[in-house]
Amino acid sequence: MPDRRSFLKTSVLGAAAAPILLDGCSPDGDTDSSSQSSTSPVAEVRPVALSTWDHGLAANDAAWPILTGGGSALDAVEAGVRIPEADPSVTSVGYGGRPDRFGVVTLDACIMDERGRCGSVAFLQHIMHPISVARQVMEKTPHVMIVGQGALDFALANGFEREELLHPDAAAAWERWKEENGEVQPQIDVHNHDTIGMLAVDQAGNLSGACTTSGAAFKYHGRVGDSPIIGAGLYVDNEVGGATATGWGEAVIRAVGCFLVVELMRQGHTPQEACELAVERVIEKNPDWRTIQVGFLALGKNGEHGSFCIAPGFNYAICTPEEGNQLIDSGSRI
Ligand code: SD4
Repeated sequence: MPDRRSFLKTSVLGAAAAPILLDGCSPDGDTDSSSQSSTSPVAEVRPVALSTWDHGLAANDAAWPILTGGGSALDAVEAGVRIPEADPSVTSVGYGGRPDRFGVVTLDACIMDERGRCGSVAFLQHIMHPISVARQVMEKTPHVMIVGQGALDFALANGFEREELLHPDAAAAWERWKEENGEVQPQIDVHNHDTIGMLAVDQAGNLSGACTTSGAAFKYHGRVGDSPIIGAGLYVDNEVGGATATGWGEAVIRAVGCFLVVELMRQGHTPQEACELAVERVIEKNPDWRTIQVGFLALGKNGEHGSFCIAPGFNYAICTPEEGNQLIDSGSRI
């Protein structure tokens, strides 16, 4: 695997040299001619899908046909993150997510599009796909954020099904946690975090992002992290780029992390530099930084990307026409 900086370089050069679309997330780019009608203009922008953690591979796979088929980045990120939301083996998102200290699964999610529209739900129970509820908050209400019982009522009124989200494996993990450390504070360390944050640029050159999580395992009942907070766990500005965060949400909120990453890119920093500077800011604001993990992922308007985290272990999936869908280890401060 190329080192991250040389990969970045190749990736960006690739963007400039081959601004074309290939259908299918494979390096060879099996182009499907049916998706490129002879009458439609050749698109000028190469799509990119970028997602946190190894379950980002499956999310990118779900988003890719939308992006290469001329669909919107908004549709792509929603479809992408719905995959880990429904996957019980992903223990920090949706169904299968670890519950809070009372054994209740509560979910946070937000979404943001190229027009700066955004929607969010927090402390939502019983709904498998909080990201789709967040999108409906964005599209159907004058609000940005609806939480708790209100979010559940809104979801049910809009056709979402009420479901039991506590998977047997998650219930067993909760029982073990109670026996072993019932009074210990919830923590996210380098082993316990895998929120999905996703960013995409579509063929029209538009950016969107989505972020969804069950939050910190065994958290206080009612605790909300950074993931549903626009500017903290996710931010998109179509003029500049987007960013998403993973890790200990309290630390990200203190630095308003993703807004910071995007503003740094606006000032001229590359996505990589912006992520590194934002990690430094998190470190400045959180004296306990050596005990936590925080990672940022950023996507520039031109398709260039970057990532950085506090402790080794954070990885992400990137899908481009030239490179296919691949997992990359993020650089880290420690
Ligand atoms: C939170 N940031 O609720 C989320 C958790 C997370 O990877 O990212 N896990 O604090």
